[in-house]
Amino acid sequence: MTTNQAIQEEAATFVTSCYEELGKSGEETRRRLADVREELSRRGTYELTYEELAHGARMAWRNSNRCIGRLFWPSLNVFDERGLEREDDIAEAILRHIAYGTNGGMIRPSITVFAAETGERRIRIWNHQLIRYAGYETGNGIVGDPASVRFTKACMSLGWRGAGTPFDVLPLVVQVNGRQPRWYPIPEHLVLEVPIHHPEYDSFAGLGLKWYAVPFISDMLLDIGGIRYTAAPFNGWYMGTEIGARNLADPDRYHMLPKVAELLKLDTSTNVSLWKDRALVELNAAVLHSFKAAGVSIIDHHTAAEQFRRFEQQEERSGRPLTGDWTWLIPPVSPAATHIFHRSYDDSIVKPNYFRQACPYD
Ligand code: HEM
Ligand code: NRG
Repeated sequence: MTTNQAIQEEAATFVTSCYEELGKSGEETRRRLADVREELSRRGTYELTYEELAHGARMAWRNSNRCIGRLFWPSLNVFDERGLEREDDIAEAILRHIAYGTNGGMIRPSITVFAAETGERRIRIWNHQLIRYAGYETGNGIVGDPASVRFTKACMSLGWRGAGTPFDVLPLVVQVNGRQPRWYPIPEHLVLEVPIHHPEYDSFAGLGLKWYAVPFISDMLLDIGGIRYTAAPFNGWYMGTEIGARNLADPDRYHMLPKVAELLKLDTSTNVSLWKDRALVELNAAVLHSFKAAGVSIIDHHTAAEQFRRFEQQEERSGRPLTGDWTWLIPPVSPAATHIFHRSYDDSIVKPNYFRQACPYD
């Protein structure tokens, strides 16, 4: 548990920098600092104003060292759902977020913030992402996404049953105050998906691949000014490599490179044919082409790196030290073709920020 003294300091640091960035007067900042100090000594916690919450969530994105998409931090849409206490109401707000963020494919970066953790209260969304495919262990190996096997088991022990296809969308699982978690199917019309096909190789569509349009990370903790939001799902759009070079390609995910290589008639008997590299390039081209054709926002890694360079320059001009995690910022294909590869980043943690938190099941 964070001590009151520690929260006092974090709150003061946050309010000071937040108000300065928002162009508030010294007088207003002093008044707010005094109010926060008073509320903290009286209640042991304090409530952020909507303005502080919204700017804090944007600062947290700006400070996310592993994120290459940070240029757009000022445009994050922030939904304040701190008033909700019941599982059903929280699930409904999550569905509203999915619809708003998806926007028929014109994806809007958004976050929904639920009530902060207190001594008595704690909201957790068990899903890693709001929309993700189930993974089942069967006699013939894993069907679906191997990364979801443990969560899929948790859903099934709560009573959920999937159809057993490689692309079953998992239910939302919401837990409040350590009670029995409740699960909610996501209505099909809210789940936008993109069938993967290739601009030149027609047989590509025969692989039957698809991916969901929007990544909504739902298991991270948002810390603003010492207040801990344990349920604060956010979304942007995909960088193509996340799907084409990892989700569909990793040997411990959908493991499609051998199948893609076969379709491309590549020589898989020797590493020297570079069949994995060639398969990766075509799979990634197919992902980008398919999202574009479906009218769903996506970015290729070259353009994302260029945008990240603009972010670096912007932070420099604003006088803020840039932080980043090189090992995550470099894209998983052709990293040395981006400027990110050729420089280094300071991986210091600055708050507000998004943090990993303990898995609530198993
Ligand atoms: C990580 C891109 C929006 C916060 C990442 C990663 C990529 C990425 C490629 C690395 C993921 C991985 O390797 O698994 C983008 C793009 C966005 C976007 C293209 C489009 C707008 C956002 C938003 C937020 C955010 C809206 C929060 C408000 C983060 C965080 C991580 C991350 C916290 C690290 C996740 C972890 O530690 O697992 N992003 N992002 N990003 N992004 Fe972004
Ligand atoms: N690699 C994961 C998603 C991680 C976050 N990526 C984003 N975030 N683009 C995957 O599902 O492939 N975002 O908020 O847009």
